[in-house]
Amino acid sequence: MKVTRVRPHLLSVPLPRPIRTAIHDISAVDTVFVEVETDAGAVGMGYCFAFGRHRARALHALVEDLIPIYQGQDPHAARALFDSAWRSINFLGHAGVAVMALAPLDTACWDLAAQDAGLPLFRFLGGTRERVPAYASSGLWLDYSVDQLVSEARSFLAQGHRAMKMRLGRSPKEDIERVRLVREAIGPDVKLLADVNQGWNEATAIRVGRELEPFNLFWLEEPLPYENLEGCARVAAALATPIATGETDYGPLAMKRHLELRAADILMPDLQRMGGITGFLNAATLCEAFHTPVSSHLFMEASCHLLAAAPNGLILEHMAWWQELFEDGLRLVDGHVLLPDKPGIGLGLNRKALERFRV
Ligand code: SMN
Ligand code: MG
Repeated sequence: MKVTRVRPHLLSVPLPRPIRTAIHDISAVDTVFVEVETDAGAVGMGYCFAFGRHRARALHALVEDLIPIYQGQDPHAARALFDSAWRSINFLGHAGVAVMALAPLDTACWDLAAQDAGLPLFRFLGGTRERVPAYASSGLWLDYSVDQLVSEARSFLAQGHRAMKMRLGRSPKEDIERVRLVREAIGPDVKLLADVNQGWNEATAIRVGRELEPFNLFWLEEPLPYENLEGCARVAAALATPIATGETDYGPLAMKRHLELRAADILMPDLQRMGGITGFLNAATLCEAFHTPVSSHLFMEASCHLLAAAPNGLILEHMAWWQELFEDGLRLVDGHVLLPDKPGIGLGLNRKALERFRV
């Protein structure tokens, strides 16, 4: 099988409503959706995104720049191609736009190799788990009123979720009260996660983190600016609540630094910041070597396969933003995402949605 054509589509996918976290103010996800065509007829897919159309154009330009590395090659060589691409972006740096642009190309290769084997991606990767626990993440934003928070928490339960993530980073007093109210609304048995989006300093994280302990958070995410690994390690050591971080850092070796410093109890590598599936798999293996569970960040369509195949895969972030781009939605049953049984990523592209979102 050989790659005959790579088609990067520039899209802007609007969100159902504009949202806010401690560091984001977002109304659309500006996406580069990549189709990789082959002489076997199979088409592989992957995407990367930014907030802002001009930034997505920069991603698009970098995807185009990397295409010659993949053109004419066999997608089964995903790891070797990743290695070539990684070396080729050395001058631009192993972070930021260059790594993000590599992700959809690498992801599409794994998708194609699994399709060629006639296996769903998680089985191609050696996994057997047919369902993975997931948490609702498209909601409980920082700008919600208390009433909106509670009613959305209830609607997540009605949709079949058994875990959900809220955002923190208002005043400590408000944050604690909002966690109390959501916990009260969902009861003690539903998993509640909280994401600070780097909004605190070390002293605040330890002080507020201790006050949050009675609410039994499943994890407290990115309490500090992401590059403060030593501070995050001290927060993790001070709190009984597990700390999760890693989504903002680039490449598997960044995960190694987090692990060596014991910066967190759980790592959540982001598929595009790992440079795609190759980088994510390396990150998950590193986590396993350090006896650390691995979660995902966004990109649930591919990430569900990766967590299903990883022995240390913990819980999937269920983020519905790109859902319309796929023909088949991921099915949710009793708090678990069911793995698709079609070959590859296995969700199919919705061409009408692709045209609707095209910039
Ligand atoms: C997040 C990241 C990017 C956009 C919105 C929200 C958040 C998450 O950090 O973990 O989902
Ligand atoms: Mg986060």
